[in-house]
Order: sequence, then C-alpha cells, then structure tokens
Amino acid sequence: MVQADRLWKRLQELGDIGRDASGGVTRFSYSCDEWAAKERVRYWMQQAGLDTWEDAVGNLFGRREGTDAAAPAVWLGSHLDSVAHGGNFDGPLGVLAAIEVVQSMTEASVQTRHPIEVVVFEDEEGARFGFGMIGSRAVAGRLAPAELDRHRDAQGRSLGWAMQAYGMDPAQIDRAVRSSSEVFAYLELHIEQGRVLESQGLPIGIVSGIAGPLWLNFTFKGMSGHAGATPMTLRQDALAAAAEAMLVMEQVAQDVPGCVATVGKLTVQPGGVNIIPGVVSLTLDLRNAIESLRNQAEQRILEQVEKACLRRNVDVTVQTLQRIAPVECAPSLRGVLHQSCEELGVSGFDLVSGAGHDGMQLVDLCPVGMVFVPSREGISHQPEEWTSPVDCIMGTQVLYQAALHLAKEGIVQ
Ligand code: HGY
Ligand code: MN
Ligand code: MN
Repeated sequence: MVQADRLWKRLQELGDIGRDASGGVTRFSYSCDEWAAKERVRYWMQQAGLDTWEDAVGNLFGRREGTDAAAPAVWLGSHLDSVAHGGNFDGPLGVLAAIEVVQSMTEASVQTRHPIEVVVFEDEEGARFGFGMIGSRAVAGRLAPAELDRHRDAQGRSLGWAMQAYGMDPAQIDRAVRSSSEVFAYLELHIEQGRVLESQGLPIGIVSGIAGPLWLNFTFKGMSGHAGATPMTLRQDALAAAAEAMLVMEQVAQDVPGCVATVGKLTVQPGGVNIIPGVVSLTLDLRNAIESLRNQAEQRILEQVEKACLRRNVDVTVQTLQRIAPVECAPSLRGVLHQSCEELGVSGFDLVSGAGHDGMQLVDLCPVGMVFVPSREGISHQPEEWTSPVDCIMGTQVLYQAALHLAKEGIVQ
C-alpha cells in the first residue's frame, strides 16, 4: 500500500524549493524555483518507473502503462506553482500523492487495463500573470494564442515571453492539446483550504462542485494634487473612490447568497504622503458556485461603483483578467470516490470547493473528480497552511483506491 513516510518526506523536501523569507513558498510559473521543483518531481516520477515528458506549455507528465496501451489514461494530478508566500500543501500534496499511488501499484505488481498519467499542470494559481490554469487550459484547447501577449507579470513581461525564456515555443501551444479519446478521467487530491472538514472532524471530502472565480481589474483615474492646498470639495480622489468601491464589493458579496469577494491587490499613484492619489488600481476576485448569482453580484457591483465614481468625478475602467464558470464534478467519479471511502472504512463528505482547481478546465475533456483532506483552521495561501500526515495519507489511500477502480475495471458508473 501507499507509503506514508515516503510521501511526507517528499512533501517536506519539495517545500524547501522556493521557500522565502516569510517561511512560505513562492514558486511562480516559469520561474527557476518552479523548474527546480518540477525536476525534483520528475526524478521521483522516474524512481516510480514512469516515462516522463513535458508538453508544449510546460505541463510535466509521468506515464505508467496499462495492459491496453490504446486505452485512454486515468489522469491523477495537481500543480507545483504557488501564490506569493504560499503554503507547502496546495498543489504538491496532489502531485506527490499521485506519484505515491502509481509507485505503490508498481511495488505491489498491480496491473491495470488503463494507463495512468501523473500530470503536473503549469501555472494553476495565476499568481504571476493574473491569469491561471494555463497548463490545464492548454491541454483542453482553451488557451488562445492571444492570451500569451495579453497577460503580463509585475515586471511587464508577457506570458509568451516567460514561455520562451523557459525554452518553450509560444507558437506551438496547440501541441499541448489532448483529446478526450486519450483521457479516461481526471482525479485530484487537494487540501480543502476551508474549515468545513476540520470543523466537523471529517477526514475526507468529496467535491460536488467548484465555485467559479471571476477576476477583474479596476482602474480609478481622478486628479492628483496637493494634500494641503486642495479643498475637500474640489477633489477627484482616486483612492477615496476605490475605497468606496471596495465597501460596495464587500456589501454585495454579503447580500448575494453564496458569494465571496476579495480585493487582493491595490496600487496607488503617485503614492506620496502629501499627494492626493490620482490613479488607483485594484483586483477583485468574485466567486460563487452558481454562475447566475455571480453575474448578479457582478452587475450590482459595476452599477454601484459607476455611480460612486460619477459622484466623485473619477473615471473607472474595468478589465476582465479571467472568468471561469463554476463546474459540477462528475457523479460517476463521486460514486467511485464514495465507494473507495467505504472500502477503506472512512466516510466521504460531499462539499463544494470555494477554491478553483485545474479540473475546471478539463470538464469537456473527461469526467472530473476531486477528493479533499482537512486544512488546519482552514488556513491556506499562506505559510501556516498545514495538513496532518495522517490526513495526507488517508487522502492518498482514497486516491489509490479510486484510481484502481478506474484504471483496472474502468468503473465510471
Ligand atoms: O484561486 C484559487 O482558487 C486557487 O487556489 N487557484
Ligand atoms: Mn491548488
Ligand atoms: Mn491555490
């Protein structure tokens, strides 16, 4: 069966790659740190006897053959890129658990009809370019060439530039596309990143659906001026307008059921103590598991922000960074995951994922399923992110059991 020590040791080792001064992990896409993490994972894939390769956008694959080479592969995966100052489990647990599953199968001389591919998706987080799930979009044929120039990092470098610097040819991204005849199902083990499982003392979550993230960039243009000499009645204060907008966003998210809204990034120009801010930009992350409710919240926010800016004589422009629809996980895979939990004597708790995941991009390619393990105090996307070794291994065993059902018997009820 799966080896707890090996999994935990690899998790700790991976966490040291891209460790930053905050004690968290910063491993952006197409960075040296992410490359180093991928090379370490490639080595463990090869130790597990997998054939490894990187595709045209940098997704790393490790393949374990089945008895029927023509059969579509069961995909087990996650990501290695992180947010800035992120945690050690968001992504890596799913990747290392997937390797642990196939390595344990080989060590137990288990044969499966379907091949199994471990997939490390490039840039799931979107932390570098404000546009994520790049690798999973690419395999699903959802990465348009225009996106490569549209998205820039903090240094103004485009996604296409980063790919080129990493040794990829941006003109070849369509070579990453996989067809549904090649992929049987996608399963991902992930930390919950919320408090539901821990608060109810539950070890395993089975994801029923994934809330859709909408990322917008708001730019407020007023008039900078002297902080001391400009009367309050004559100001076009871009930051005051942004502040009012943020309170609108918070209020709408509280009013619309199932919504969450977050302003995570804010820049102020010119940025002097004694200068009225002239230009302010901020990002809004708006989510809901029901798209119509997210649309409703989006419209309310845009209308109210527009009104506030008119009153303040401040211009506001809004750019969509990414708009990902909420998805349902495949009932067939949820059934296999519940069956696997029963066989392991553990209960699987159905829940919605507030966090986004690569599987959202794969729903037209194959059935998608996710299994969650608890996050301590629901903490994630920061250095304190932690899941116990017991929970990590329990999740890996459920992944093993479900992968066996899928790859051996092709069970997709
Ligand atoms: O933002 C998210 O939900 C995920 O962590 N990428
Ligand atoms: Mn993740
Ligand atoms: Mn994340």
